Amino acid sequence: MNPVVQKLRKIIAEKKSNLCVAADFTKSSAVLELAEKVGDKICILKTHIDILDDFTSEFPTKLREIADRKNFLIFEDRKFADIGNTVSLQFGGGIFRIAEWADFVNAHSIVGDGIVAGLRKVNKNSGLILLAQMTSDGNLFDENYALRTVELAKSNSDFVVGFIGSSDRPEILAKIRAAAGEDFLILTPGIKLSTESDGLGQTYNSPEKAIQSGADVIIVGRGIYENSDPAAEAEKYRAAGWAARN
Ligand code: S5P
Repeated sequence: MNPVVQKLRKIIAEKKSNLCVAADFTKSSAVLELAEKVGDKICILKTHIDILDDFTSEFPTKLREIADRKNFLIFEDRKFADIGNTVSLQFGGGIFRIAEWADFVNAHSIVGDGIVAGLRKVNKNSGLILLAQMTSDGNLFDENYALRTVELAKSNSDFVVGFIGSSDRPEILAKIRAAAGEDFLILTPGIKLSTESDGLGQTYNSPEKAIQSGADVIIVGRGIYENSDPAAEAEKYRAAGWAARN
């Protein structure tokens, strides 16, 4: 098993938290402030590094310092989707140098084995998460795609550590869990305590539904960071996600 999964499971147990916060801000300071506020409540902080309009190489160093102090891991939601050679350049280089600081990254499985090989070549210490489903309305993911993604993961289990799944199709999520077994992680976005839509096709479900359908980790963005008290709101999601186990 990839050591990063053992690290995550330890954090989840210690902090009684299966909550990942998506810090979808365009200013570095806003991400760092949110990390300070919710850091004690979360097991993972998820970044979209390429939406920052003031990125400098100091940002990942500062985020890592908070992550180490507050005991959470960092997941860069890059959703790689190209041939092996190109993704290896995207992962290792550019201005973001994701491979130097991300504990987890994700990729689309549609590309096949080559994407896994290209990313592994750069840094096999990060854990790779494959998108088996998505939460956007009308997406083209189906059961066959999800289960073939699980096969791809199983044949690369030194590096692939889990899946993105959606509790909007809980019957497929449950099949992903059954096919993958308990060693792989399933992370589920599209989570909100009030499940209204965002007008842009995001589908929302409750923490309970996600965990009961087989997810290990819930990913919450706007439900937490748009609240006037993100720390208190994160605690509500942490408690709901934790209580929903078994
Ligand atoms: O299928 C997906 C996969 C991902 S990683 N649907 C998603 O929403 N995400 C990400 O989860 C998305 O990019 C965003 O960062 C987060 C959900 O944010 P929210 O504000 O809707 O909770």
